[in-house]
Amino acid sequence: MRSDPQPLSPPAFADDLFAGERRDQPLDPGAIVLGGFASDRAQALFAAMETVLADAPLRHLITPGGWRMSVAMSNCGTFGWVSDRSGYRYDPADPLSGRRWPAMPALFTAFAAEAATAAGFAGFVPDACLINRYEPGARLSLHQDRDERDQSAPIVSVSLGLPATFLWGGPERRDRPRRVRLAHGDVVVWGGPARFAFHGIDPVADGTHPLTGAARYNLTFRKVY
Ligand code: MD6
Ligand code: FE
Repeated sequence: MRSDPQPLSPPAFADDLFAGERRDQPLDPGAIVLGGFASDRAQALFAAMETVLADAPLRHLITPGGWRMSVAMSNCGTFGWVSDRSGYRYDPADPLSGRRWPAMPALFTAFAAEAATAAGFAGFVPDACLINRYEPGARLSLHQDRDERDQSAPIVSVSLGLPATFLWGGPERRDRPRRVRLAHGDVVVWGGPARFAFHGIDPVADGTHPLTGAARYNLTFRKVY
């Protein structure tokens, strides 16, 4: 028996072509893209993130050099990453409210541990989650993540919404970065020999995503202490 032909309509969003598909891409020893690892929990992660943001809203931090960051940031967990004229630091309180950051949702903690394990870093227990929102045009210039006291733990990073081009450099700022496409549901994990690699995000292109609207969100889980 023959089934009816399916209508040939283009996908609502190009990433849907790969929805549910898992594809891993090692970057360097200690660093890997777990393609689509978060796809089946993206909506739940996004909903939990919105709960956090109701308590600790996104804001544009000022760099020590006096620039307003194009990425809007917030945090949950025991510590939150902040920047102001005095420098970068992890702070147990939200400078906007003076209160502790919202607790890390149980889903976040469990998800980060699962992704770390999939990348070969068993036993990861994050105590900080930085939330980044990139509206079209927002970018993050090449940097290292080195404000964490515990340098043995990896970092787990989840992309939600609009796609972006991730710049993956090396241990030196002058190392020419590779460009890696990150789509909704992709997870990057790095640690060990790759823990201090330079990395960044190219300006996010215009677009809208069914879950997040005109924005890319990134959750990065860290173990600070
Ligand atoms: C981002 N991520 O993907 C920016 N840092 O929006 C980061 O800067 C980052 O993804 C450390 C580890 C993973 C990351
Ligand atoms: Fe980073």
